[in-house]
Amino acid sequence: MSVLISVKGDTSEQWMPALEKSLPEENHFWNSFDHQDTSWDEVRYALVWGPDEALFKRLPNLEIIFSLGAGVDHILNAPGLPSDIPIVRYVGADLTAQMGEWVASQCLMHLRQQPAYSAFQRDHVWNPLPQPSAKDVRIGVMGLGEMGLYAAQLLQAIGFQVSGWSRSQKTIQGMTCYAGKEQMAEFLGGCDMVVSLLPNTPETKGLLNATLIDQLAKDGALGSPVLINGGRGASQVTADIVAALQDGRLKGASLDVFESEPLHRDHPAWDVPNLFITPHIAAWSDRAQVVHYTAEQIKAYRSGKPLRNLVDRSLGY
Ligand code: NDP
Ligand code: OXD
Repeated sequence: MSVLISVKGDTSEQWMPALEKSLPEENHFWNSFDHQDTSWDEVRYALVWGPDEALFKRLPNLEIIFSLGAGVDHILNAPGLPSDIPIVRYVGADLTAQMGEWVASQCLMHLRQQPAYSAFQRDHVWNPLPQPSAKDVRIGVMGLGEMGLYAAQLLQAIGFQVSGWSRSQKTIQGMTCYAGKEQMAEFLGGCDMVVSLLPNTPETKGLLNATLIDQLAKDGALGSPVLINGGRGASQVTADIVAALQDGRLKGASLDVFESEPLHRDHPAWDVPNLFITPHIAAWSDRAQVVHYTAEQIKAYRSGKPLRNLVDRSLGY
C-alpha cells in the first residue's frame, strides 16, 4: 500500500519527516512532480494540491483522494479526475484558527481606519478621526462552514453585530442567519462589512461583483461598506471591487485571493490605497498536521469506519 504526495511547488523531502512519523507502516511515498519512476499501481491514497495533468491516469488502484487544503476546486477542476473515488478535504483546527485570525485582523484594520492612518503616516500628518466601536458595526459572513462559523463567532466575541449567509438554513445562537439566493438581498442590506468564506463552485462564481456591492448597507457607522474575501478568487470580480473603491461605493476591501494567482505585478489593484492585498495566505495548511489528519482517516477507513469531511461533488465543495 502506498501514499502518494503530489503538491505543486513542494519536494518530497519536505514531506518525509511528517510521513515517516504519522504513516510509518507505508512503504513508499512519492511526489509526482520530482519522482517519475514510481510504481504507480501500488498507490492507494493520494494527498494532492493542484494535481498535474497526468496524475490520475497513472493511478489505476487509487481508493481515496485527499486535498491538502479545505478548498477542493483544484481537484474538481483537474483533468482526468476519476468520477467514482471519494475526495476528502482538509479540516483542521490550525487552518480554521488561522482563517479566523486573518478575518478578525482585516475587520479590525478597517474598523480602526488603518488605510487612512497609513496614508496620514506616509504624509507625516497627525489627524485623529471619529472612531466607531465594534458594537456599532454589522458584519455579514458569507459561508457558515468550518471557516465561516469560526470567524463569525470570533467577530461576535470582539463585539461586532454578526449575521451569516449560507446555502442551507442555520440556527446559531445570537446570530441572524440567512440562506439561499432568496434571502441574499435582505442579508446584504444589513452589512456594513461583508466577509466571504465561500468555496469556488458554479453558484458562487463572480458573486462578489458590482450588483452585490450596491446592495450593501450605506447607512453604517463606517460611512460606506467594506468587502473582505478570504474564500476563493473565482467568487469575486476584482475589476468591480477596484472600481467601487475608487468611486467610494466601498470604503475599503481586503482580498487574499484572486481570479488569477499570483496577482500580476501590473494589476491596478496593487495601487488602490484602501485595499489590503495578501497573497493567498489567510490560512496555510501545515504539513505535519495534514499528514497526521490523513493518517487518521486512512486508519479509520481501513478499519471500516466512514471517512470524514467528504466532498459532495454535486455541490462542488
Ligand atoms: P465548508 O465547506 O465547511 O463551508 C462552506 C460554506 O459555504 C458552507 O456554509 C456552505 O453552505 C456555504 N456555501 C457553499 N455554496 C454556497 C452558495 N451557493 N450559497 C450560499 N452559501 C454557500 O468550507 P470551509 O469553511 O472549510 O472553507 C471555505 C472555503 O475557504 C474553502 O472552500 C476555500 O475555498 C477557502 N479557503 C481559503 C483559504 C485561504 O488561505 N484563502 C484557506 C482555506 C480555505 P452550507 O453550510 O449550507 O453547506
Ligand atoms: C485551502 C487554501 O483551500 O489554502 O485550504 O486555499
